[in-house]
Amino acid sequence: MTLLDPVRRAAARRPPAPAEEDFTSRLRSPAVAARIGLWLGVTFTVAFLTGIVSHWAQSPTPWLSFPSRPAWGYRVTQGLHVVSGTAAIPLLLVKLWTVYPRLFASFGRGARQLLVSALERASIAVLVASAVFQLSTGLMNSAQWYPWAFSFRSTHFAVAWVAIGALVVHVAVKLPVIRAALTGHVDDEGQDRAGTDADGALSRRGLLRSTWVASGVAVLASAGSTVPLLREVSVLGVRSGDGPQGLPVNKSARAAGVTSSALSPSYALELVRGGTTVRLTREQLLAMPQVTEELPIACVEGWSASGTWTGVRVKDLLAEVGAEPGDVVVTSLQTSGPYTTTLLPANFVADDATLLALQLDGEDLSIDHGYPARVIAPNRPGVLQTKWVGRLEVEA
Ligand SMILES: Nc1nc2c(c(=O)[nH]1)N[C@H]1C(S)=C(S)[C@@H](COP(=O)(O)O)O[C@H]1N2
Ligand SMILES: [Mo]
Repeated sequence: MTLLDPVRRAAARRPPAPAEEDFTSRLRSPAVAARIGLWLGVTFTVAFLTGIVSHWAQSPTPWLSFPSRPAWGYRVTQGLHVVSGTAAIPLLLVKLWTVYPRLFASFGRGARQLLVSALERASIAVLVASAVFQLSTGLMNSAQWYPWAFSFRSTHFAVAWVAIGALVVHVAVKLPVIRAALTGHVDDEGQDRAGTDADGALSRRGLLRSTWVASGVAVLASAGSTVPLLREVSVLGVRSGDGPQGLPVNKSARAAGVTSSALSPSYALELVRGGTTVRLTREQLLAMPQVTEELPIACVEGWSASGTWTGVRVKDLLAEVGAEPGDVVVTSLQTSGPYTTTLLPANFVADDATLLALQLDGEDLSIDHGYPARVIAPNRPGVLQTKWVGRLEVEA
């Protein structure tokens, strides 16, 4: 008996790793993988481009300001972002199922062959890891679940570049196979691995059809959180349930810890420009010219809903301290959390539809929607539509 005997015995008991040849289903064919891959490519491209838009909308970029029009723009791009990511989840799972026997392929012989196999596998590992990371963190974010310590937005943005880069490399490397697979018939065996000759209950067409259906169901079950017509069928639509005044609530006043400051009789909005401060009570705000605009709240997490808001134009408020439209720092009564201060860029301030809203649907704002006053601006991510506004400061 040597020291290694127990290890050897354990190794002998473990079933051997499968070999590529052990996977014989005719469904695991490049003819299938390429067809699903095409749609994965479409969904990832849409998610990538709309993700860039969302990142731009949330990062102050003085040299290229995010436009305040069309008012519904961010609602559409962010809705597409979440819908395309959701649609991609079943596609990615089936795609991985069709190709994973390749993991068990032999590395080949000779140093050069070994190196090529290792590089190929490393690039696939990067692609799969980044794609799984993007879809799973995105899904968890749309469920408003953040069980991690890193910043979701910067990490999701950085890994997006890794995923799209790895995808471009993958498509370039596989282009001959992809082209042959897509121009050929779906039942064509020309591209198949040797030995994939087992017929199952499902045909290739059947597998593809089931995949499209799974992807469609995933979209229908969730897209009602942003597409009003789908609200009834979206059983998984995270916030399709209506909140106060017919609008979902992202963070309640209680959760934000503002209940007493928001209801305080001594509330007054502070308008600040350099050394000048003007304080306006809610009555004084209501006595100013009131404007009504229909504008959506479009949450980065994917839900959106339209509301009819009434309040004072932010540029009219700036006029009270003698300021022209400029960048405005908005500060909430909320004292902790990431969205307590936001920057309202000058082009949004200049837009006639950018309001400090006091009412929603003809009634005073509910406290959960930001009473006594909140920012509402066109084409703006929900996270920047600051609630419980206490102070507006314009760059002097
Ligand atoms: N002060 C403050 N404002 C805030 C938030 C917040 O947490 N604190 N959440 C934002 C987010 S993420 C969204 S989507 C909208 C939601 O507005 P609603 O709750 O009125 O629908 O408010 C935004 N304004
Ligand atoms: Mo949000």
